[in-house]
Amino acid sequence: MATLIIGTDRVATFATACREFDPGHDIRQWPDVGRAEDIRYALAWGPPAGELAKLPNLELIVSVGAGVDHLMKDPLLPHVPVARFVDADLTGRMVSYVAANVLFHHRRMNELRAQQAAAVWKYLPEPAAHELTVGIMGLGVLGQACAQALLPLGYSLAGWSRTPKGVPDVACFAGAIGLDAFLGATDILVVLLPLTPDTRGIIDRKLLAKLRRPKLLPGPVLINAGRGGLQSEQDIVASLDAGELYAASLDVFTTEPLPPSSPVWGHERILLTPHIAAESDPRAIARYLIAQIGRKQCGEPLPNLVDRQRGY
Ligand code: NDP
Ligand code: OXD
Repeated sequence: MATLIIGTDRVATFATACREFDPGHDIRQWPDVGRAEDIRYALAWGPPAGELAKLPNLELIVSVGAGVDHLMKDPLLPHVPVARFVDADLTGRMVSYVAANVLFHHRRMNELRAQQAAAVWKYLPEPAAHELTVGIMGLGVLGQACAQALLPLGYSLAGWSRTPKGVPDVACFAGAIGLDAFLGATDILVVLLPLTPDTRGIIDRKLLAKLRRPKLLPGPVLINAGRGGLQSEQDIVASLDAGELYAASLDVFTTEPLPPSSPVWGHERILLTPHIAAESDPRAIARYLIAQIGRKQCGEPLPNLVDRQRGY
């Protein structure tokens, strides 16, 4: 009975962490699968299409990330349970990324850095936190944790999800019917949606034009830490250049690594990070994987299972 680690460029790192956590566990590192019949469990990130289908006794797939689009795109993905990674360490990392970027744009740090570079001493008007509404698209594990972290900083909060939610101190909107009202109440848009057929390409110029124009900031702000496939980078640049959007923080891109020719690299009002908002810590992954396997072996219900129909 063995576990295969596959797809991620950190196969060896995760394997070491798993062996340290559970020295008796038979861990295989793709492409060294050994006897395919031995593999019961897989820890995967973007495995080559069709590779998991070659494992006849596979019982469980654990995603290295909270998002599972990297698995769902495999047309031959075996029909076994898929668990996504939900973990306090990852959540904490996302909360700090979102909070840092909300504060960065609210306090106009981009422009202040430019003023410093030009030795300019000039006051820039700024709203108070309570005068800004941070609207979070995706009110799941990460979206709700970010909302809870932003509340004590004084921001007003809104959230949008597929199904209706009641989150204390957050104005909740749901579904296509609630989207325009959500956008019209939002000054800083934080995107924490999964990439599914329903959400692909949702962040376009038309959507961005529906955001509220905040008091005392030059325009609304976009922060996308969900997935690049949710956005049109061309539209984001066009919105920024037309003054419809003030600034953006982008951690994820339609093509990763972002090609050198992308206009996003050099855009003065985009803060670009290379998909680092919430990295999966190897020790946390090992703990989670071994716990999920233990539950599976005891016939206990597995938390954080993906609904294959919904795609997340
Ligand atoms: P969850 O599954 O807990 O939450 C997803 C949220 O999105 C839910 O509120 C869900 O609605 C909502 N949603 C899904 N589809 C739609 C839709 N069609 N319309 C409206 N709302 C929708 O996921 P997490 O919070 O754990 O993670 C969110 C995403 O963050 C991941 O899928 C991944 O892509 C990304 N991520 C990025 C990282 C990075 O480093 N950049 C790190 C970790 C995650 P409902 O509540 O009704 O189901
Ligand atoms: C994730 C990610 O989905 O790191 O966890 O993107």
